[in-house]
Amino acid sequence: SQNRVLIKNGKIVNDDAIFKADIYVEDGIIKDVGPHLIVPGGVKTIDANGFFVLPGGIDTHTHMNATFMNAKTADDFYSGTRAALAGGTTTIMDFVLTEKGQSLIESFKKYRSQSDGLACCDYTFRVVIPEFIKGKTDSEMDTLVREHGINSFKLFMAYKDVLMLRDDDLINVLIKCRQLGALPVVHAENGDIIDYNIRKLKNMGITGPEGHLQSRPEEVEAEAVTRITTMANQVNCPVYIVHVNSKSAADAIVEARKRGCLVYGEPIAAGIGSDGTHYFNKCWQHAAGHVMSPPLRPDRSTSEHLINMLASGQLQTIGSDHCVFKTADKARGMKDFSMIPNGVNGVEERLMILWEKAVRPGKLDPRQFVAITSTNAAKIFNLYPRKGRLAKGSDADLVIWGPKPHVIRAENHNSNGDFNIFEGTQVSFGPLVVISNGRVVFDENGLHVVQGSGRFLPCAPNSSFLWHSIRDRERTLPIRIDRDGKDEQQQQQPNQQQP
Ligand code: DUC
Ligand code: ZN
Ligand code: ZN
Ligand code: ZN
Repeated sequence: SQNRVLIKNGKIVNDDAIFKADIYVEDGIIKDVGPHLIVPGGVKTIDANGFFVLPGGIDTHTHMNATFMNAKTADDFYSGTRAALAGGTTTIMDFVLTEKGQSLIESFKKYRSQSDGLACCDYTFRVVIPEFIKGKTDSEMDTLVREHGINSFKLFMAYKDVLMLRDDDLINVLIKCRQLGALPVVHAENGDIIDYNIRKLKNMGITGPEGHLQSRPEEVEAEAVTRITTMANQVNCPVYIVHVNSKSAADAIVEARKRGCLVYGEPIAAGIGSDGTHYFNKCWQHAAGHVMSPPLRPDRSTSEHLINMLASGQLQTIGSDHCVFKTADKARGMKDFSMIPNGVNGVEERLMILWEKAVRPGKLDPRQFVAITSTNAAKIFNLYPRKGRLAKGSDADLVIWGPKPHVIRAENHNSNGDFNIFEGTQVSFGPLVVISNGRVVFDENGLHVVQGSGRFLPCAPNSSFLWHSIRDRERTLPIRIDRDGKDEQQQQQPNQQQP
């Protein structure tokens, strides 16, 4: 019957082990994992002999059905999750974009109404905090965590006058996040400097997409990483940096960790599989197609640096920041690079790009690949082991992964976008079969998605294990020196002491 599947003889890959076994799925749940499983008659059987079986990918960063920089994304929750499934991703972590003056709760409900009934795979939301109004923002954050399954908030240090929070607001939000056990996820770029650079470049007559790159140098990204990790460390709040897109920003994360900050870092598929030399392309559409923030870097060693840091555990996850605008919408920035809607594709290509650039050359083993594309995200955002693991009781989201040599082309992708930043990239491996919530949604005959079958996943706050030590630290008593008059007279200045 439809709701039972046996996957036979695959090489099961979890973040901690690879072993040969069968997986039996019933009603959307993994019922058993083991050798030579005995199952009821009539069960649909898939032979995975010779192939890997991976936990479905978790894309930590997508923007479906979003309006951003006055443009609407090409993908909604239907086309976007369809593309995700075609690439082996079975959970997306999306964002509720809000504007100043709007209710966070109403914005969240609006997004839910545009995802429920459309999404073909499971999803979560992080709510953007565009301002901090004491008594309002904090109480709405409270309600979202306690009643609406939100355990993470998005903060912008860029997009001045629109989304950017100043330091005192960032500190207030970090303090509230820590109280709630919610993880702040941060877009780290210095918005004031970017604003200054844009005006300077425009005065110099630079209008093309190359100006986008020049307005946002690496150190502008790294400075914001250092600033937010410093603030988070001071208020004992963990912090997650989204789209780490430069060597300098990645190095700033390592430095923050040395200072005791609990920080996670997320590079994206675009930063691994593309680069910023495209901003100098003679073709405007081509250059603008790569415009995202932080920008991709022309330094071609960036990709390898990010991969090395994923391999060594210094960076933990990979997202796509899939935020696709049609060429016609990008064109609103034809005369002014700062008006080009920021965003690139990647929800479909993320796994194949990381495999090609990191596993194939031997920089990651398949277990690390699973950790980075799925398990770590499930752990960090508190969905583990429901997601991110192939084990009895986990959701039946899985991918049969094997040789699938092809060239990535916009004409073959599943996104509604008309451009692909990985155009022409040869990949060797990919998903052969994808199972989402126990249903085969992709196989040799193509996609068989069911609109609306994807569920919103409520995420519980990280109240206990993850936050425990960092909360304890705050209990350390401050040092107070009592100085009464009598002691003072006898006290000597240390540097005036006699031998
Ligand atoms: N950067 C992008 O490129 N797109 C969406 C939002 C963001 O921060
Ligand atoms: Zn961002
Ligand atoms: Zn072109
Ligand atoms: Zn984003």
